[in-house]
Amino acid sequence: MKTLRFGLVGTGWIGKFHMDRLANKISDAELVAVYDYKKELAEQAVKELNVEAKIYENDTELINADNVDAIVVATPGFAHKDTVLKAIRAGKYVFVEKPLATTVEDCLEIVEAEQQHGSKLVQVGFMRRYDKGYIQMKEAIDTDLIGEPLMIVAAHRNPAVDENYTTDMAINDTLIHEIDALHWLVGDDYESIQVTFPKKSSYALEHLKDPQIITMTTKSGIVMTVQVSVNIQYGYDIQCEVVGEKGVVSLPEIPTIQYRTEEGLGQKFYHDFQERFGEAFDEEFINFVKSIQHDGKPAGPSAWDGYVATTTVEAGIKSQKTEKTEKTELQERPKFYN
Ligand code: ISE
Repeated sequence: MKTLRFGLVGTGWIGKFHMDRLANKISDAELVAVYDYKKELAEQAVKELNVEAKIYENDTELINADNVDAIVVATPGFAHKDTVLKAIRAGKYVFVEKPLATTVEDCLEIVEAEQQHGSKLVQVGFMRRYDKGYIQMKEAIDTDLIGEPLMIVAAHRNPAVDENYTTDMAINDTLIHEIDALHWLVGDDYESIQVTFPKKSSYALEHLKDPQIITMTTKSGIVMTVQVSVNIQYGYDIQCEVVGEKGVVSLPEIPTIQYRTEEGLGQKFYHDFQERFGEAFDEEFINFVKSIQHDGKPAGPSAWDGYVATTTVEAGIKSQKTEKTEKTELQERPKFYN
């Protein structure tokens, strides 16, 4: 099997998280090139992680390097589009962290460019599709264990956020994972989204509306409610229950230790998503490499899935302002993405 040689763009914390994975954890993957617009960050990352990757002066040269087969885009969301488009135009595979791009137009430009290239090159970093719990839930739904899904009740809780976290990020940075995972679970597309704001947590900074309740309705009428709380204090907690016509399936509780003390019976929480979804992050890269080796194209969340997510995010952010139900207005899925 041919080893896939990676060039990574953006060596901030998520970039470094993936550098380590590519250099040390994923078989048949090699990290050969990195670029960050702040060169000293790239130098630091290479040194810290002790990897032998060439540091480039810009993303174009990295993308066009003969020994680079696939690009990882780990820059901030607003910078994704340009690098992804350059990679597609150079015919290179691309693994892009979520979001695919920050506007619907930019996502459509990517979708268009990929179709023009003629075969799939892009995978978006929606790692929940590789979490064992979600995979088992999907299998249960697909094999009719619970009958037709009717509704989903979910929660996405972060212990705390810093002062840079703004109200819209509850949708474009946090809920975006449920936006992708929940419609994938039930194999349906969104029709509308509505955001409501319950009583504010006293732990939330002045500028931030937290928590938020998001209701998404699919084309077939499945109603999904997701509580997003980003100052829940106690841990990183992801809940998901799908209610069907003849049964209910839910995400397993986390595999952490139980303890018995004089306080009673307890269980440790994870404190961040790197820990909670660590294996899923590895699995998405393993799958990216394997599917390219076997079929010449990535099999994971596609550029179209990225477009669906950003369209739903835009409608969600609109609803934060109007506090009304907003339509998601998705275009028809091209055959290329079936
Ligand atoms: C972060 O970017 C994530 O991807 C996490 O899964 C989410 O819980 C967090 O709120 C985001 O900031």
